[in-house]
Formats: sequence, C-alpha cells, structure tokens
Amino acid sequence: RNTFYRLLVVAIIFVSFSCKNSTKESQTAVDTKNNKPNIIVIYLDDLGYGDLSCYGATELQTPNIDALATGGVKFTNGYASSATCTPSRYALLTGVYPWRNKKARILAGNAPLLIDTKQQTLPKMLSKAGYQTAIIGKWHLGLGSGYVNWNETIKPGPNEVGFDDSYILAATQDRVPTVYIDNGHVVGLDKKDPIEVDYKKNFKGEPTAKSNPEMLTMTWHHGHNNSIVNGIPRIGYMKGGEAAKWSDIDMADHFLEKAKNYVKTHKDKPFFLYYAMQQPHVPRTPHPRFVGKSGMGPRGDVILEADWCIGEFMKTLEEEGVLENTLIVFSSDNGPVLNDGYYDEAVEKLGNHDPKGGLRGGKYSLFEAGTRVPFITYWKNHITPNVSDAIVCQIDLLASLGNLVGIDESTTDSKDLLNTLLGKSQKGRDHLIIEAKSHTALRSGDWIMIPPYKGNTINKKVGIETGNSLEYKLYDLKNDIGQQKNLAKENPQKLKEMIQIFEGLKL
Ligand code: NG6
Ligand code: CA
Repeated sequence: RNTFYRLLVVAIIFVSFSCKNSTKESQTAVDTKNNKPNIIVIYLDDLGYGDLSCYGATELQTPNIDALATGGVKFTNGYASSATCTPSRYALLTGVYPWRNKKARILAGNAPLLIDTKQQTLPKMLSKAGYQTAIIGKWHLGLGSGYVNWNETIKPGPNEVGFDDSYILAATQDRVPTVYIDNGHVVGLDKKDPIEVDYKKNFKGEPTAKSNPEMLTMTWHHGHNNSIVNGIPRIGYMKGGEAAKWSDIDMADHFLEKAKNYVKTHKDKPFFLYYAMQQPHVPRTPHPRFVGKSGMGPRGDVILEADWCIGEFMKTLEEEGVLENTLIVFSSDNGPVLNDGYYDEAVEKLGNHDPKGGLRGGKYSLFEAGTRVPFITYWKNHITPNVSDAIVCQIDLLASLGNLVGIDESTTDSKDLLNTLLGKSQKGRDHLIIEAKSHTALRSGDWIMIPPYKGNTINKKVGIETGNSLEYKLYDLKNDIGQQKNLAKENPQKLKEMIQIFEGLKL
C-alpha cells in the first residue's frame, strides 16, 4: 500500500512538473515567435469619441472598426495628446508632450520639419529593433529646414526621422501643396511645370476663391479662400504642378492601395506601418461610391468610407497570413468638428448623431471631446477582448512598444503601458496632461482640472467651447462625464491637490 502511495506521489510530481515545463515551453515558443509582431497604427483625422458604432453611435454603422473593438481592447479613457493635429502627431511619434515644444502647433504646408532629426522617434526605435518602417498618409509635421523646393528632393522629412519609406500628403487635405510625396519626391511632377508654394501672398494671375468664386465646387465658410484645386478652395497659394495634383475623391482608395501593397511587399520581415488616414478632416470628399450613404452629408459619408478602407485593409492582412502576427492600434489625432471652414452640411444633416459621444467641447477644446478619442488595440488571438477604463494616451506608444520589442524607452512623458494595451492589466496612467492650442489641463484619476485661461470661451466659427475661462475648473468625470458641474469651489482640497500635481508635472 505504501509503495502504491509513494508511486502515486512520484507520478503526481512528475505529471505536474512536465505540465509546467510544457506550458513554459509553449509560452516561450509563442513569445519568441511573436517577439516582433508587425505593428500598425491606424490613425484617423478629427474622428470623435462618439463617431463609431462601437463607441455608442446609433446613426452610423462602422462594422469594420467595431470588429477591432470587439476583438480587442476598447479603451473608454484613451487620449490623443492634443486637441489638434500637429501636436498630437508630434507626441505620438516622439513620446514627448507637445507643450514642451513651442513650435508644436497647427503647421502651414510649407513649415519646416518640427521633429529634430536627432530626436528619438517610434520608427527609429523600431528600426533599431529590426523593423522595416513606413508612413502612408497624412504627415503634417513639417518638411525641410526653412525653404522647400518642391521640385527637388524634399528633406528633411519623415525619412530623416526614422521612416524607411514615406508616401505622404505634406500637411492637410485643405492645405497646399495638394500633391503626394513619395520618399521626398512629388509624385507625377512635370519638371516643366514646377510647383511653387506661398502662404503669404498669391502668385500673379492665379485664381483664388475670392477672385474666381465661379470656379468653386465647394464653398468656404471661414479661411480656405486661397488657391483653388479641383474646385475646392484651400489654405495657402500654389502655382504649377498641374499633373501632380491629387484627386480628392480618390485619396482614400489611393492610400489604401499603398497600405495594402506595403503589407504585401514587406510581410517577410517585421514592419511598422503608420497608416494615417485623412478622414473625416475637411474638405470631406467621399468617393462617389460613398456619396449619400450615411444620410449625414460628406462627414458621415467619409466615416463610412474610412471604415470600409479598414475592412479592406484587414482582409489584406488576413489574406497575406499576417493577421495573427500583427498588433494594431487604432485612434484619432483629435476630437470632432462639424464646420471646420467649408459649407458641407455637416451641421445641417447631423440629425441625432453626437460625434462627441456625450463629452463636452470638440476639436481645439480643452474640454474632454478635444482629446478623448476612440482608442482600440487589436491582435488576433493574443489580446483577450475587453473594455478598459484605464487612462491611456498615444504618447505612451513609444515606451509601451519599446517594451514589446525589448527596448527600454520609458521617459518622463511616455509611460510603459504595454500590459494595459494588450489587455493584461487594467492599470493605466495616474496622471495625464492634455493640451489644446498650447493651453494645458490635468487629468488625474477620475478628476480633471482646467486652469484659468484668458481668451474666448467659445470658438464661434466652429461652434466649439474652448475651455477658456477666468476661473479654475474641476470636474469629477466619474459622475459628470459631460463636465457640467464645476466643483472647484465646493472641493478646494481636491483643487489644491490637482494644482500641485499639475505644477509638478509641468516642470
Ligand atoms: C485650421 C483650419 C482648419 C483645419 C485646422 C487643422 C482655418 C480657418 N481652419 O487652421 O480647417 O485645417 O487648421 O486641422 O484655416 S488639424 O486637424 O490638422 O489640426
Ligand atoms: Ca486632426
């Protein structure tokens, strides 16, 4: 009997030991295989917290983005670093708060490169880890070092801050030059028709929205009354480059094709692709396939178009056999705006849709809707589907993806939240400083504190509250997500604590 028990004990020990070993082995195997998953950041432009059906929209259906959310981690407290484009993209790529760099503001189409070529960046770090790196889509971080000759190699630009490949639009769809730039070269440029760009004065004899309104197919509301390209009035003046000008209605398909092609031609080694889509920024120019599809006018139509593009792109990842070895981060550079300078029925046809998803403010605003955006991570069979309330920010991608590939990149500003992004932890940031037009506020736990700022309380042209006021504002987001009740006077202790943290972090 004794022998029997002894044997049983030995058998149990043996079985449990070998089980442990085999789990360990298989984990190691998985880890080794996926140590370097492909990384894709899909970044939309001006997409609001409430613009997707997976974030509560009922008037628009975005099934392809929803599939990422239901198959990955959907963050309810995911932030862009800023309420405008350039600063958010700066933070995303460098891991540095944009308010540390005074030049990190919405840039003109001929502004110099904002990122120092010596600065650490996400693509540089991933290159070091053996990745191939590329940007396809909107850049808006400046090009050149003062004066740009658009007819020669344009640099420094994305290729000088870490991207092996770049296929970009220089600034925004509403800014000149309205051409694609492929690794520093204007696509389709006819050297006999050189491009000239100026943001101060027009070129003699060139039509503008003001001098030739009869040429317009889209009407400007504010700004956007300089050069006319494809009937659309733009910001800035441009001359020449006729053959190189992009087709606005084909832009989404164009970038999608480039992104698909990149995957097909780079799938044999780990790659990092920053797929920076232009929707739903103005001018909203859906392909005719999507016109009228949302019933909400062009803004809704281009959101549907973007969702379709993402669906097609996902199909490519699947067909090319890389889906299970690819981490996708989906987000937006800042919150929503309806009228951002063109009459395009965004306001009139909105109906019951709430792009802000119940938040206050919008693009340009220090209130929540300026920076709290859709934020999703997806990695088939590696992320357990989950909804996370952890506070995460795009600025954390540098440190977090650094951890993923085995490089320590934690900085004062960029936090390693890899486990949170992969749905293994619910712990997010303790504090986050958000920015809107160089003004800053503190999110800490469930609280947000907005210091006093002079200036308009409302940006009348776009119809969005700025967050400026002459007194401190303190909101408890847990009970007041719409920031309706300022608790600064009622809770002076909390206010004091928040001010102290804020001042400490801003050093
Ligand atoms: C503003 C533009 C706006 C948009 C924005 C940049 C005017 C009046 N408004 O200056 O239309 O282009 O810049 O948007 O020109 S962002 O998403 O790239 O930050
Ligand atoms: Ca934007």
